[in-house]
Amino acid sequence: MEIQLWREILSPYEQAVTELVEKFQHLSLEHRERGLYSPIEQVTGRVKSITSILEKMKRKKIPFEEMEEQVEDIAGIRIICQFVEDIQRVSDLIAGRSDMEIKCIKDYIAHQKESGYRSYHLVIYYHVETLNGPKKIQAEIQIRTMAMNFWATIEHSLQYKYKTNIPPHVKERLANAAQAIIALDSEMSSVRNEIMNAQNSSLMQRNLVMDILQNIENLYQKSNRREVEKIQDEFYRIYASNDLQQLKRFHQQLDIIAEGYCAQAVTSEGWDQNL
Ligand code: 0O2
Repeated sequence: MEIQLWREILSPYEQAVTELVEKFQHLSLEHRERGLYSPIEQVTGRVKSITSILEKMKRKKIPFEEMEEQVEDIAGIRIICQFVEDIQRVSDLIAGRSDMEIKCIKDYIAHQKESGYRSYHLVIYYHVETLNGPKKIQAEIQIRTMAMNFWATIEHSLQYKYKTNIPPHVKERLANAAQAIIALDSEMSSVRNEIMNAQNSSLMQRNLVMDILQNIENLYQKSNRREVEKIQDEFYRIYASNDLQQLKRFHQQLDIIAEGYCAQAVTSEGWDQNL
């Protein structure tokens, strides 16, 4: 058998994990920047440990030549969502991307595992650019709610502790906890709209405040200090009133004032050049 250069084999997977985590984090940021609710709450990634790869190959009798095709989770990404409904939304976002090709879907939410495990897995093909040129690799994306993740994390650590022989009384407790997780997720889903609306308006308020402060700072460079102070005082008054509609109107008015100053600056620059 050819010598296995693990560092070389795993390097593209490390690159893929770094890139994919960044891409999903950016996707979440893009939502927030546009004042939209993000279905992605948290993203993490890891490259499977060599012992864990060998263990899986032994368990599934996978020959070395087929390792990269058959061990689908060498690169693993985990996306945590707030609500069960967000999982499908994330899956749709992935399906619509041109840089990720879905190989298969394992829906352990519709078909819960015997252990009680629930999660939505997508195996994707993804291209990384390496020193030796492009390489098409696989990555497993696990999408689950915070509650599902809580259960899976504890159950996974128990699997290590008991080396897969979890005692029956612990298994029973885990099964009960899995039922409680289903109830919790469904309870949270029933107030999803209210929670999303509250999150959206606080996100919108944050974006408006950032924009307003930036505009005030820009005006401070260009306009009369006393005038900007008055604008700032007015902003703090409206901010204290907790009235989002008033804040929106103030934001629009400030935009018009800022545009006016901008136009003035462009005109005077033009004049300067013509002179
Ligand atoms: P790691 O890296 O320690 O997480 P399998 O044959 O079930 O091992 P398969 O068919 O290759 O896995 O793919 P599947 O079912 O998508 O499982 C891959 C990963 O899903 C596992 O990785 C776990 O992270 C998670 N998973 C699957 N089943 C369970 C379960 O019953 N409990 C928990 N807690 N997690 C599960 P690994 O291989 O465990 O490695």
